[in-house]
Amino acid sequence: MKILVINGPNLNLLGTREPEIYGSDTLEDIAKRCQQLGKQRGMDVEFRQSNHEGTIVDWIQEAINEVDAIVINAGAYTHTSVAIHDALRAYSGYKIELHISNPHLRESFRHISYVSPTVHAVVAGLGVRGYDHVIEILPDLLKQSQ
Ligand code: CA2
Repeated sequence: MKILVINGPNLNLLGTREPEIYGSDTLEDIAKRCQQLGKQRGMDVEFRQSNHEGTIVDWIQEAINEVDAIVINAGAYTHTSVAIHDALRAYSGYKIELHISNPHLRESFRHISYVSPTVHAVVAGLGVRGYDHVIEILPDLLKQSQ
């Protein structure tokens, strides 16, 4: 079972700024936990981050027929990117949109998601632990979706 976790722009800054919104864990801390939790459940978790929209589109395209599920925190591209929306529509595996904060409690420009209409599930507002919970529940979700 292969899982691809994609993180968008500025998420490489986690743990360095805005801890009141995003907590104090670094992206590397989160990646290590996800990989360990995945391993315990027989899943190979690939954890990536890019600040570039086209790179994220490439990763989603490369995942077609290769990866069982994509977990995506597209960061600010969530609210702007038709290109990521289209790429996600082309990927027919299981998809989860994830946000550390709850964008609906924040500025109105964060209330629109171009990712949400393309995914099976949305997780938001659980802090960085949202990543752990998603990895833990994915084996059940994948079984149910088959
Ligand atoms: O809550 C989330 O996970 C977001 O996807 C985070 C994005 C934001 O644009 C979305 O509306 C919600 C921003 C990620 C930026 O992360 C930073 C972390 C530390 C310091 C500065 C930015």
